[in-house]
Amino acid sequence: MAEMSDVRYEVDEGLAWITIDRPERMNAFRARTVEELIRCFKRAWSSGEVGAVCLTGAGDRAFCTGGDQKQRAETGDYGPTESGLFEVEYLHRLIREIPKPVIAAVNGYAIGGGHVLHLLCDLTIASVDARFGQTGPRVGSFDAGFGTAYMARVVGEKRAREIWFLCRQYDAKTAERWGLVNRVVPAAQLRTEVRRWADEILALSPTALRFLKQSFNADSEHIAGLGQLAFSGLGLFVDSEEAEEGVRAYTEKRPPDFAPYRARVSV
Ligand code: S0N
Repeated sequence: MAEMSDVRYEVDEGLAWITIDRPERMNAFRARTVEELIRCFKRAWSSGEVGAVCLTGAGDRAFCTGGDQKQRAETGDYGPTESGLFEVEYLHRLIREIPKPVIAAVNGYAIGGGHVLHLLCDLTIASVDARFGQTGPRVGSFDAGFGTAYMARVVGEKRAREIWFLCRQYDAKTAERWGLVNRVVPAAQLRTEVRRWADEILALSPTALRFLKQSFNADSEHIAGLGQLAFSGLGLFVDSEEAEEGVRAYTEKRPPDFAPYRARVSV
Protein backbone atom coordinates (compact mmCIF):
# COMPACT_ATOMS: atom_id res chain seq x y z
CA MET A 1 0.00 0.00 0.00
CA ALA A 2 1.23 3.56 -0.73
CA GLU A 3 2.98 5.22 2.19
CA MET A 4 0.69 6.41 4.98
CA SER A 5 1.43 9.01 7.67
CA ASP A 6 -1.79 9.11 9.72
CA VAL A 7 -3.07 5.52 9.82
CA ARG A 8 -1.49 2.09 10.37
CA TYR A 9 -2.78 -1.07 8.71
CA GLU A 10 -1.81 -4.53 9.99
CA VAL A 11 -3.32 -7.96 9.41
CA ASP A 12 -2.96 -10.62 12.06
CA GLU A 13 -4.56 -14.02 11.51
CA GLY A 14 -7.65 -12.85 9.64
CA LEU A 15 -8.14 -9.65 11.65
CA ALA A 16 -7.22 -6.29 10.05
CA TRP A 17 -6.20 -3.66 12.63
CA ILE A 18 -6.77 -0.12 11.35
CA THR A 19 -5.19 2.35 13.78
CA ILE A 20 -5.53 6.12 13.63
CA ASP A 21 -2.00 7.18 14.48
CA ARG A 22 -2.05 10.86 15.46
CA PRO A 23 -1.71 10.65 19.25
CA GLU A 24 -0.28 14.21 19.43
CA ARG A 25 -3.72 15.41 18.20
CA MET A 26 -5.61 12.78 20.24
CA ASN A 27 -6.15 10.87 16.98
CA ALA A 28 -8.27 13.68 15.53
CA PHE A 29 -8.70 13.26 11.80
CA ARG A 30 -7.66 15.65 9.05
CA ALA A 31 -8.71 15.10 5.43
CA ARG A 32 -5.59 13.03 4.78
CA THR A 33 -6.41 10.75 7.74
CA VAL A 34 -9.85 10.11 6.28
CA GLU A 35 -8.33 9.38 2.86
CA GLU A 36 -5.94 6.85 4.42
CA LEU A 37 -8.76 5.24 6.45
CA ILE A 38 -10.73 4.81 3.23
CA ARG A 39 -7.74 3.14 1.62
CA CYS A 40 -7.39 0.75 4.59
CA PHE A 41 -11.07 -0.22 4.65
CA LYS A 42 -10.96 -0.90 0.89
CA ARG A 43 -7.84 -3.02 1.37
CA ALA A 44 -9.54 -5.00 4.16
CA TRP A 45 -12.64 -5.42 1.95
CA SER A 46 -10.64 -6.79 -1.00
CA SER A 47 -8.33 -9.03 1.02
CA GLY A 48 -9.33 -12.70 1.04
CA GLU A 49 -7.15 -13.08 4.11
CA VAL A 50 -9.31 -10.70 6.21
CA GLY A 51 -12.59 -11.76 7.85
CA ALA A 52 -12.98 -9.04 10.51
CA VAL A 53 -11.75 -5.48 10.97
CA CYS A 54 -10.86 -3.53 14.10
CA LEU A 55 -10.78 0.28 14.12
CA THR A 56 -8.82 1.79 17.00
CA GLY A 57 -6.57 4.72 18.00
CA ALA A 58 -2.87 4.86 18.82
CA GLY A 59 -1.78 5.39 22.43
CA ASP A 60 -3.85 5.13 25.56
CA ARG A 61 -5.69 8.47 25.61
CA ALA A 62 -7.95 8.55 22.59
CA PHE A 63 -9.79 6.42 20.06
CA CYS A 64 -10.54 9.50 17.93
CA THR A 65 -11.55 13.06 18.89
CA GLY A 66 -13.19 13.92 15.56
CA GLY A 67 -12.18 16.61 13.10
CA ASP A 68 -8.78 18.23 13.74
CA GLN A 69 -9.77 21.58 15.19
CA LYS A 70 -6.25 22.99 15.08
CA GLN A 71 -6.00 22.26 11.37
CA ARG A 72 -9.44 23.79 10.91
CA ALA A 73 -8.40 26.94 12.81
CA GLU A 74 -5.18 27.23 10.79
CA THR A 75 -6.48 26.68 7.25
CA GLY A 76 -10.28 26.87 7.54
CA ASP A 77 -10.57 23.28 6.32
CA TYR A 78 -9.19 19.83 7.10
CA GLY A 79 -6.17 20.14 4.80
CA PRO A 80 -5.20 18.72 1.40
CA THR A 81 -5.88 15.26 -0.07
CA GLU A 82 -4.96 13.53 -3.30
CA SER A 83 -8.57 13.65 -4.49
CA GLY A 84 -9.13 17.21 -3.32
CA LEU A 85 -12.16 16.02 -1.31
CA PHE A 86 -12.79 15.66 2.44
CA GLU A 87 -14.54 12.30 2.29
CA VAL A 88 -15.75 11.65 5.82
CA GLU A 89 -19.26 10.89 4.58
CA TYR A 90 -17.82 8.28 2.21
CA LEU A 91 -15.84 6.78 5.12
CA HIS A 92 -19.12 6.42 7.03
CA ARG A 93 -20.59 4.55 4.08
CA LEU A 94 -17.57 2.30 3.78
CA ILE A 95 -17.65 1.25 7.44
CA ARG A 96 -21.27 0.24 6.89
CA GLU A 97 -20.78 -1.32 3.47
CA ILE A 98 -17.64 -3.39 3.92
CA PRO A 99 -19.21 -6.87 4.06
CA LYS A 100 -17.18 -7.97 7.07
CA PRO A 101 -17.89 -7.18 10.74
CA VAL A 102 -16.12 -4.03 11.99
CA ILE A 103 -15.27 -3.78 15.69
CA ALA A 104 -14.40 -0.44 17.28
CA ALA A 105 -11.82 -0.84 20.04
CA VAL A 106 -12.38 2.37 22.01
CA ASN A 107 -9.20 2.95 23.97
CA GLY A 108 -9.93 6.46 25.35
CA TYR A 109 -11.89 9.48 24.12
CA ALA A 110 -14.43 8.84 21.34
CA ILE A 111 -15.57 12.41 20.80
CA GLY A 112 -17.31 14.37 18.01
CA GLY A 113 -16.70 12.81 14.60
CA GLY A 114 -14.72 10.10 16.44
CA HIS A 115 -17.83 9.18 18.38
CA VAL A 116 -19.76 8.81 15.13
CA LEU A 117 -17.05 6.50 13.75
CA HIS A 118 -17.41 4.05 16.66
CA LEU A 119 -21.21 4.35 16.46
CA LEU A 120 -21.12 3.19 12.84
CA CYS A 121 -18.94 0.17 13.57
CA ASP A 122 -20.91 -3.08 13.92
CA LEU A 123 -19.65 -3.73 17.44
CA THR A 124 -17.88 -1.64 20.08
CA ILE A 125 -15.57 -2.91 22.80
CA ALA A 126 -14.36 -0.20 25.17
CA SER A 127 -11.71 0.13 27.82
CA VAL A 128 -13.11 1.02 31.22
CA ASP A 129 -11.62 4.52 31.05
CA ALA A 130 -13.06 5.33 27.60
CA ARG A 131 -15.22 8.45 27.32
CA PHE A 132 -17.95 9.18 24.80
CA GLY A 133 -19.69 12.31 23.56
CA GLN A 134 -20.49 14.84 20.86
CA THR A 135 -19.13 18.42 20.82
CA GLY A 136 -20.37 19.83 17.49
CA PRO A 137 -22.70 22.53 18.86
CA ARG A 138 -19.81 23.76 21.05
CA VAL A 139 -17.14 23.87 18.34
CA GLY A 140 -19.28 24.99 15.38
CA SER A 141 -20.15 21.79 13.55
CA PHE A 142 -22.74 19.02 13.49
CA ASP A 143 -22.63 15.48 12.24
CA ALA A 144 -26.24 14.78 11.34
CA GLY A 145 -27.63 11.89 9.26
CA PHE A 146 -26.15 8.72 10.73
CA GLY A 147 -24.75 10.81 13.61
CA THR A 148 -28.28 11.71 14.74
CA ALA A 149 -30.87 9.34 13.24
CA TYR A 150 -28.79 6.19 13.55
CA MET A 151 -27.68 7.20 17.04
CA ALA A 152 -31.35 7.52 18.02
CA ARG A 153 -31.91 3.94 16.86
CA VAL A 154 -29.05 2.76 19.03
CA VAL A 155 -29.73 4.68 22.25
CA GLY A 156 -33.31 5.98 21.77
CA GLU A 157 -34.53 9.48 20.90
CA LYS A 158 -34.31 11.05 24.37
CA ARG A 159 -30.76 9.93 24.98
CA ALA A 160 -29.60 10.83 21.45
CA ARG A 161 -31.03 14.32 21.88
CA GLU A 162 -29.37 14.62 25.29
CA ILE A 163 -26.01 13.59 23.77
CA TRP A 164 -26.25 16.27 21.07
CA PHE A 165 -28.08 19.04 22.93
CA LEU A 166 -25.89 19.05 26.06
CA CYS A 167 -22.51 17.93 24.66
CA ARG A 168 -21.66 16.05 27.85
CA GLN A 169 -19.18 13.22 28.19
CA TYR A 170 -20.28 9.73 29.28
CA ASP A 171 -18.17 7.03 30.88
CA ALA A 172 -17.84 3.51 29.47
CA LYS A 173 -20.27 1.94 31.92
CA THR A 174 -22.99 4.45 31.00
CA ALA A 175 -22.27 3.88 27.31
CA GLU A 176 -22.66 0.14 27.88
CA ARG A 177 -25.91 0.63 29.79
CA TRP A 178 -27.25 2.80 26.96
CA GLY A 179 -26.40 0.20 24.31
CA LEU A 180 -23.63 2.25 22.68
CA VAL A 181 -21.06 -0.35 23.69
CA ASN A 182 -21.16 -4.17 23.63
CA ARG A 183 -18.54 -4.85 26.28
CA VAL A 184 -16.32 -2.90 28.71
CA VAL A 185 -12.97 -4.37 29.75
CA PRO A 186 -9.87 -3.17 31.64
CA ALA A 187 -7.60 -1.16 29.32
CA ALA A 188 -4.89 -3.83 29.39
CA GLN A 189 -7.34 -6.45 28.09
CA LEU A 190 -8.83 -4.44 25.21
CA ARG A 191 -6.81 -5.97 22.37
CA THR A 192 -7.14 -9.51 23.75
CA GLU A 193 -10.90 -9.09 23.99
CA VAL A 194 -11.09 -7.81 20.40
CA ARG A 195 -9.00 -10.80 19.32
CA ARG A 196 -11.39 -13.16 21.12
CA TRP A 197 -14.46 -11.63 19.45
CA ALA A 198 -12.73 -11.66 16.06
CA ASP A 199 -11.80 -15.33 16.43
CA GLU A 200 -15.45 -16.18 17.11
CA ILE A 201 -16.44 -14.22 13.99
CA LEU A 202 -13.70 -15.86 11.91
CA ALA A 203 -15.12 -19.30 12.75
CA LEU A 204 -18.43 -18.38 11.07
CA SER A 205 -19.63 -18.36 7.47
CA PRO A 206 -18.38 -15.16 5.78
CA THR A 207 -21.23 -15.28 3.26
CA ALA A 208 -23.88 -15.55 5.97
CA LEU A 209 -22.23 -12.64 7.81
CA ARG A 210 -22.19 -10.57 4.62
CA PHE A 211 -25.93 -11.08 4.04
CA LEU A 212 -26.70 -10.37 7.70
CA LYS A 213 -24.70 -7.13 7.72
CA GLN A 214 -26.36 -5.97 4.49
CA SER A 215 -29.75 -6.87 5.90
CA PHE A 216 -29.16 -4.84 9.09
CA ASN A 217 -27.94 -1.95 6.93
CA ALA A 218 -30.87 -2.06 4.50
CA ASP A 219 -33.25 -1.22 7.32
CA SER A 220 -31.45 2.06 8.11
CA GLU A 221 -30.15 2.86 4.62
CA HIS A 222 -32.56 5.74 4.07
CA ILE A 223 -30.51 7.68 6.66
CA ALA A 224 -27.75 8.05 4.04
CA GLY A 225 -29.94 10.56 2.18
CA LEU A 226 -30.35 12.61 5.35
CA GLY A 227 -26.59 12.43 5.79
CA GLN A 228 -25.98 13.88 2.33
CA LEU A 229 -28.31 16.79 3.06
CA ALA A 230 -26.72 17.32 6.45
CA PHE A 231 -23.18 17.38 5.04
CA SER A 232 -24.27 19.90 2.39
CA GLY A 233 -25.70 22.05 5.20
CA LEU A 234 -22.54 21.58 7.26
CA GLY A 235 -20.41 22.69 4.31
CA LEU A 236 -22.28 26.03 4.36
CA PHE A 237 -22.41 26.31 8.16
CA VAL A 238 -18.67 25.84 8.77
CA ASP A 239 -17.91 29.02 6.81
CA SER A 240 -20.25 31.12 8.96
CA GLU A 241 -19.15 33.53 11.71
CA GLU A 242 -21.13 31.44 14.17
CA ALA A 243 -19.17 28.27 13.39
CA GLU A 244 -15.92 30.21 13.35
CA GLU A 245 -16.65 31.42 16.88
CA GLY A 246 -16.86 27.76 17.97
CA VAL A 247 -13.55 26.74 16.48
CA ARG A 248 -11.80 29.98 17.61
CA ALA A 249 -13.02 29.48 21.17
CA TYR A 250 -11.67 25.90 21.14
CA THR A 251 -8.19 26.94 20.04
CA GLU A 252 -8.18 29.91 22.44
CA LYS A 253 -9.25 27.55 25.26
CA ARG A 254 -12.27 29.66 26.27
CA PRO A 255 -16.04 29.06 26.27
CA PRO A 256 -17.71 30.10 22.99
CA ASP A 257 -20.11 33.06 22.90
CA PHE A 258 -23.00 32.12 20.63
CA ALA A 259 -25.46 34.66 22.07
CA PRO A 260 -25.20 37.04 19.06
CA TYR A 261 -26.46 34.24 16.77
CA ARG A 262 -29.55 33.26 18.74
CA ALA A 263 -31.79 35.60 16.73
CA ARG A 264 -30.99 33.60 13.57
CA VAL A 265 -33.08 30.66 14.71
CA SER A 266 -35.89 32.81 16.10
CA VAL A 267 -37.41 33.61 12.70
C1 S0N B 1 -10.95 15.17 23.81
C2 S0N B 1 -10.94 16.19 24.92
C3 S0N B 1 -12.24 16.13 25.72
C4 S0N B 1 -9.75 15.85 25.85
O1 S0N B 1 -9.65 16.78 26.88
P1 S0N B 1 -8.35 16.77 27.83
O2 S0N B 1 -8.15 15.41 28.42
O3 S0N B 1 -8.53 17.91 28.78
O4 S0N B 1 -7.08 17.00 26.88
P2 S0N B 1 -6.73 18.31 26.06
O5 S0N B 1 -5.67 19.06 26.77
O6 S0N B 1 -7.95 19.05 25.67
O7 S0N B 1 -6.14 17.66 24.69
C5 S0N B 1 -4.77 17.27 24.56
C6 S0N B 1 -4.24 17.85 23.28
O8 S0N B 1 -4.91 17.24 22.18
C7 S0N B 1 -5.46 18.26 21.36
N1 S0N B 1 -6.71 17.81 20.73
C8 S0N B 1 -7.69 17.09 21.29
N2 S0N B 1 -8.70 16.93 20.44
C9 S0N B 1 -8.35 17.58 19.29
C10 S0N B 1 -8.98 17.80 18.06
N3 S0N B 1 -10.20 17.30 17.78
N4 S0N B 1 -8.32 18.51 17.13
C11 S0N B 1 -7.10 19.01 17.36
N5 S0N B 1 -6.43 18.86 18.55
C12 S0N B 1 -7.07 18.15 19.49
C13 S0N B 1 -5.75 19.40 22.34
O9 S0N B 1 -5.92 20.62 21.68
C14 S0N B 1 -4.51 19.34 23.21
O10 S0N B 1 -3.44 19.97 22.55
P3 S0N B 1 -2.49 21.02 23.34
O11 S0N B 1 -1.81 20.18 24.38
O12 S0N B 1 -1.58 21.53 22.27
O13 S0N B 1 -3.39 22.07 23.93
C15 S0N B 1 -10.73 17.63 24.38
O14 S0N B 1 -9.43 17.74 23.85
C16 S0N B 1 -11.72 18.01 23.35
O15 S0N B 1 -12.85 18.36 23.65
N6 S0N B 1 -11.27 17.99 22.08
C17 S0N B 1 -12.03 18.51 20.95
C18 S0N B 1 -13.06 17.52 20.50
C19 S0N B 1 -13.83 18.13 19.35
O16 S0N B 1 -14.48 19.15 19.49
N7 S0N B 1 -13.78 17.50 18.17
C20 S0N B 1 -14.37 17.98 16.95
C21 S0N B 1 -15.86 17.66 16.89
N8 S0N B 1 -16.38 17.94 15.59
C22 S0N B 1 -16.21 17.07 14.61
O17 S0N B 1 -15.60 16.05 14.71
C23 S0N B 1 -16.92 17.45 13.33
C24 S0N B 1 -16.07 17.25 12.14
C25 S0N B 1 -16.86 16.81 11.05
O18 S0N B 1 -17.37 15.79 11.31
C26 S0N B 1 -17.11 17.38 9.73
C27 S0N B 1 -17.57 16.42 8.90
C28 S0N B 1 -17.81 16.70 7.61
C29 S0N B 1 -17.66 17.98 7.08
C30 S0N B 1 -17.22 18.97 7.89
C31 S0N B 1 -16.96 18.70 9.21
C32 S0N B 1 -16.53 19.89 9.91
O19 S0N B 1 -16.53 19.96 11.11
O20 S0N B 1 -16.16 20.86 9.24
